[in-house]
Amino acid sequence: MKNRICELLNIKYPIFQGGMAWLGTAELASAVSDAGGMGIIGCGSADAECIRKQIKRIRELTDRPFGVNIMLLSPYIDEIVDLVCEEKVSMVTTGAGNPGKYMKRFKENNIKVIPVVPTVALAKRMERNGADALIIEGTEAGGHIGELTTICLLPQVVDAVDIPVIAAGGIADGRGLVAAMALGAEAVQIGTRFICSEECIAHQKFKEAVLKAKDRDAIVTGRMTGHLVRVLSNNFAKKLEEMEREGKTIEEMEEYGRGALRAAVIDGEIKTGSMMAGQISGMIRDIKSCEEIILDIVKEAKDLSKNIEDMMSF
Ligand code: TUI
Repeated sequence: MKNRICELLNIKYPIFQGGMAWLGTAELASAVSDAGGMGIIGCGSADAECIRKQIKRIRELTDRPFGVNIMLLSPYIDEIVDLVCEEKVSMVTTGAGNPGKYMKRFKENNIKVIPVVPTVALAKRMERNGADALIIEGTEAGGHIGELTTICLLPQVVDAVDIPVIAAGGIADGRGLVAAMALGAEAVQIGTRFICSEECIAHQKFKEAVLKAKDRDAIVTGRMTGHLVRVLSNNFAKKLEEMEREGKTIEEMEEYGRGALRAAVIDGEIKTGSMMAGQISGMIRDIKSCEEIILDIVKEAKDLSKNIEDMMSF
C-alpha cells in the first residue's frame, strides 16, 4: 500500500508542519522540508509583501517541496490569494474558514489545495469543490479550533470522503502518528512540537512556557462567543475569560487581543500575550532540531507498529 500524501506532494515522510502565524517562517519550513517532511509558511495576518519575501527566502534555502497556509480571516486575504497564484506555490493549506470561493483560482494555477476542516459536513463539501486532500484538526490543537476531538472527527471524515486525510491536533510523537494512521489518516500535521525546535524563531520564554506546561494548562477561550481559541493559561487568558463573563462584545475582545499573539511568541511577553499552543504541550520536554524531531517520530512509529503486531498475536 502506498502513501497517497507522500506521492501527491513528493515528500519522504507524511509529516506536515502546522502553518503557524508568526512562527511558520522560511527558516522553520525549510528545515522541516529538508528533513523530508512538508514545511509550511504560515501567513497568519501578514501582508502579501511579507509573505512574498518568505517564499523567496524558502526557495533560496531548499529545493524540497513546501506549502503556504492561508488564514482565511486575514485582512489581506485577497492579495495573499493573488500572491500564491502568481508565485505558483505548489500547495496551499487553508484555515479558519471555508476556502470555497478561491478554489477555482487555485485549481486554474495548478495549486494543490488542502483545507483544514473541523466537521464532516465541510469535509464533504470541500471534496466536492475539488480539494486534493483534507486536514482534520481536533480541538486538542492550539489557536483557532473546532469542537470535535481528533480521535472522533478523524475516522468519521475518513469514512465520508475518498481523498486522503491528514490528522492534526494532539500529535507530537510516533505514538500519535501510528494512532492517526490506525484511524485512517495518511499523514499528520504537527504544530506545537515544532515550536520547541531549534529552527523556530519563537521567543525563548515562549518555548520555555511550552516546555513547562502541564496537561491542563492549554485552555480554551471564547466559549461564550463561539470563537474558540486554545492558549496556554496566563493573565491574558484570564482577562479574556473575565471580559466574557462581563458580557463584553466580540469587537471589544478582538480589540484586546490585537497584537497579543506577536507579543507572546515573538517578544516573549508570556504574561500578557496570547500563547497559542495545543494540549500536547504537557508532553513536550526538550528542544531539538526539526530533523531530529522528524526522524524520532518516524523511528518511534516504525518500532511501535512492530510491537503492535506482536501484541495482536492473540
Ligand atoms: O486556523 C487554524 N488555527 C489558527 S489561525 C490562527 S491566527 C488567527 N488570527 C486572527 C483570527 C483568528 C485566528 C491561530 N490559529 N486552524 C485551522 C482551523 N480551521 N481550525 C478551525 C478551522 C475552521 C473553522 C471553520 C475551518 C473551517 C471553518 O469553516 C466554517 C465555515 O465557514 O463553514
